[in-house]
Parts: sequence; structure tokens; C-alpha cells
Amino acid sequence: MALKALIFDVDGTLAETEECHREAFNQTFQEAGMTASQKWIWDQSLYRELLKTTGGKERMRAYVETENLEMPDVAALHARKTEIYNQNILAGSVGLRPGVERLIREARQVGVRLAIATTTSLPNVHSLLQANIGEGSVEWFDAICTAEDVVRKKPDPEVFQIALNQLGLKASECLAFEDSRNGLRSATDIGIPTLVTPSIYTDDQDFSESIAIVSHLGEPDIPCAHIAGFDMRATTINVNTLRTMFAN
Ligand code: XBP
Ligand code: MG
Repeated sequence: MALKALIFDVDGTLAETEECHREAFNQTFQEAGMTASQKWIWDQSLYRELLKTTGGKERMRAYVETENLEMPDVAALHARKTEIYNQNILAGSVGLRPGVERLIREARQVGVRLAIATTTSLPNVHSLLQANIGEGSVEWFDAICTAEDVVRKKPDPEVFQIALNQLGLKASECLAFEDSRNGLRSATDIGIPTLVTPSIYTDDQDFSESIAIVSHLGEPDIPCAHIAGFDMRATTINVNTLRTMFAN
């Protein structure tokens, strides 16, 4: 089966955005008068746990339940958090991970189609692409499937299924890029082969269902390392190395 499309996760995969999400949550809590003594500050080790719940609104609700707190106005908090996050991303606070832009541009040039399947919100995806690749790069993607499109977020496969439907392709014709166990399950549960590039918050997770794990996609001056699975024997991942892996 030929490789026809690349489907990218966003947070942790295109970019290490989770610190920017975490800081936006904390600023939102602070602005709303929700204090550290009321447990409304999320440090890095707590956030690593909290990330196991995908989706910002779902994450806040899960935290309230675990900690037995009073339920705040989650929708309003999330709207403000999204505003802060987008301001920071548009100001250029987070770059793409090594090799991401290079591979996206190459795929486009050789006619391998592009899509996005994420649990984050649509404005966040637009801002990240716009700030890092430029105005108009959103149009390079034949499908951008986000939190707004689904009833059930990852690890449910719904978002990847919607991406396949919009692309009009079978799971076996696509390759997914993920950084988390929840994302990996979401893609592989419907048969999409998945390459994992672990991120700062997911480097301890189980990726045994992946086709391969590499440190990142690599640049000529920032070589990537093979971690597990199919060994592409490459220090930069390009469409040809992906095709070789895909055919095996
Ligand atoms: C990562 C997530 C997101 C972000 C927050 O999703 O779980 O919830 O942490 O984004 P993915 P929102 O890796 O699939 O992109 O606050 O917009 O939900
Ligand atoms: Mg992710």
C-alpha cells in the first residue's frame, strides 16, 4: 500500500506546547482569584499526571473531582486560557520541533497529503502554524480535526476517523505522528500505523503499538536518534525514509 498522507498530532508532536498550556492555565486561575492554597496552581510534576486526561476542560473537571474541589465555571476559564495561550503562541513563544517544518514542506512538494488530528482547540492549531510556518500554511492541510469536531477525545479514535473520512483514505494509506500513549491508541485502534516522537511530558509512556520511536524528526545539524521499533537508519526523517518503513 502506498503512503498517501501524513496525519499529525499537535501538542507535543508539532511543538513542545504543553508548558505554554500549563502557564496559560496557571495565569487564568490566578486572574480568577483561584489561589495556590486552594490547590489552583499546576506545577510540572502534577501536570505530567494531569495530561493523562486529554482536553483542557476535561483536565480541569478531572482535577476538581480528584481533589474534591468546588467546580468552577470551566467553560469561562477555558475560554480565557485559550486567549492567553494564543497570545503567547502568536508572539512566537514556542517553535516547532526539529524536522517538522522540513518534513511538512517536503511532503507537500512530493504530493503526500497532510492532515491534523488533535484534542486541542482549533484556534490553537491556527496560531501555531501561522506563527511558525506563516500565513496560509493552514491551507496546506486537507483536514484539520480538533476538539470542536468530536464527542470523545483521544484515546478514542474518533478524531483520527474523522481525519480519514475527510481525506477519503484508508487507515493503511496513512501514517500518524504522535507523542503520547493516548494519541498512539487513538490512531492505532483504527489501524493507522504510527511513528512516535516522545515529548518532554510523555517520555516515560508505553509506545509498544508504534511502528517506530525516534527522538524527533531531525535536522541536518540536529540528528535524531532511533529509540525502538523499525530502524530507518536515518538522522533526518524524510518522505523516502518513511516510505521504506511503510513498505516493511
Ligand atoms: C493535547 C491535549 C490538550 C492540551 C490543551 O492534545 O491534551 O488538551 O493540553 O488544549 P494533542 P485545550 O496532543 O492531541 O494535541 O486546552 O485546547 O484542550
Ligand atoms: Mg500530543
